[in-house]
Amino acid sequence: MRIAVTIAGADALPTAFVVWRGFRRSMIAASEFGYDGVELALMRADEVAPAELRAWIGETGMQVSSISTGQLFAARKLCFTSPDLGVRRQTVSEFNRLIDLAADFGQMVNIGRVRGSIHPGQTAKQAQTLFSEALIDLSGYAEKRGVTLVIEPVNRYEINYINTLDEGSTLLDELNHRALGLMPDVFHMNIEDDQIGESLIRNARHIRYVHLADSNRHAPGDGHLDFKEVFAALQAIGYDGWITAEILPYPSPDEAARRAIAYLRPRVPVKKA
Ligand code: LER
Ligand code: MN
Repeated sequence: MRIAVTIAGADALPTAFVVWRGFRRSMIAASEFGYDGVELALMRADEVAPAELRAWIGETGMQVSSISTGQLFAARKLCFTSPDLGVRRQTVSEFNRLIDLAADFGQMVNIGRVRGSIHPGQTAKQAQTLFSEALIDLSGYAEKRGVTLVIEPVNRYEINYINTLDEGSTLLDELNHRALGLMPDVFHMNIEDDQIGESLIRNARHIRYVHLADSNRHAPGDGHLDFKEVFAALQAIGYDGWITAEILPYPSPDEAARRAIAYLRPRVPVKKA
């Protein structure tokens, strides 16, 4: 497993769940603190220029773990279940550009809040159909570009659709596409899933990427979530992908990042040479 931390551009909203803001300085900091990579929380695909990003990767040694998209929803109101065809088309078009970026950086794009809610006046079935149509549309292109789209179940206070890993897996079983996977976030699982360890094991077939935060969304170890259970489950399913600290920058960005890596690093199995 490799350990990443979430970062965003300098203009990210206060509601972006990232530790540091400003790409280059965040990558320098992540490298100094001992992370293996950074997850880019983007508002738009052209927010970062590929040539600059490549230069910062060379400068810092950081890898890009994935591109996350919550800000497309939070800052731009884009989503796949919008009753407005124009908004849905814009969301799909932005995702095509994000897939292009991820083809060179991270090979993974998340779909959390940006899938959208079941809107007033819509049935659950109508919203599900709109979301599935967008995924069918995007997954072929994602596969061609070597990118996986990972669906992140998100808690009910942020979105009213696909809250648990089981619900995510049901959709993924239906769509049955190689370029689609599941992205558990243990902060949301702590609110929604019946058991954290058992749910990770039960849904292992789809898991491609993991978000970690404690029960209060602070650094792992600073709340009451049972990370022994989390790591035992990840080990049981042979998970060898990224674990990313998606935490609030409390008490300060540096301190949050320091506490997260200090907690996580000793819990990650060291690979034999
Ligand atoms: C939102 O709570 C979250 O966890 C993000 O990663 C998904 O939008
Ligand atoms: Mn998350």
